[in-house]
Amino acid sequence: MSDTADRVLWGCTTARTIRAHWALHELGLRYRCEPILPRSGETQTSRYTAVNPRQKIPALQDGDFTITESAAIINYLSATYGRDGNRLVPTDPRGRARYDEWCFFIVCELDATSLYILRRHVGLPQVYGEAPTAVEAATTYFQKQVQTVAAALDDGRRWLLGEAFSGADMLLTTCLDWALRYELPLTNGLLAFRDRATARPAYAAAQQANRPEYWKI
Ligand SMILES: N[C@@H](CCC(=O)N[C@@H](CS)C(=O)NCC(=O)O)C(=O)O
Repeated sequence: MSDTADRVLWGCTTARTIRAHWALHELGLRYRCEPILPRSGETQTSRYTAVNPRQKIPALQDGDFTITESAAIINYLSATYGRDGNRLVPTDPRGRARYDEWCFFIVCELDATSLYILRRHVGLPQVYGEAPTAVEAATTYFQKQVQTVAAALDDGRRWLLGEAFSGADMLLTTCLDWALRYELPLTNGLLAFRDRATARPAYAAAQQANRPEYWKI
């Protein structure tokens, strides 16, 4: 598919939306963006609800196929358009299993049950309420869980799966970015990992594309 009108990514500005922009850039895919924002009412319109009934961003429309959930979008794009040399998901069963293990860990333990708790109760208390006990527990929990990632990287591997960059590295990087925004301490090993990931040209391109102004002529 080469016509950008056939590939549309919905959503900008968040740690979840940048994952989809980044995957599109890693794979060198052309697309256009509907730069809708969270908590702006734009996820609640009937137009967008028809795309994603969960009213969450990101969502990708690739021709007649629609897929939501940032990690699932990465996997779909890699399976559909990845080639030797730029695939974001391993294809051998054990490589894929190890990849899934990292992704589920990052999405569940670092994102949903740690950073997203901070997002809700530190970043958006007017929407989700104050919850100091939950915030303290989530902060401690994040530090404990991310320590296991730091320990894995201590063996000198370049990326989570070894030499091959993958979608798991993208998920981890966006969580580390998010953690820094909340001023959570990260080890030198985690910061060095983040430096490697954010030095990738596709990450820089995705940072630009994750801004709504980029899409507004
Ligand atoms: N697990 C989902 C989470 C998506 C999500 O919660 N997106 C937020 C923004 S980061 C959203 O769209 N919230 C709806 C709104 O605020 O209008 C993913 O990774 O894609």
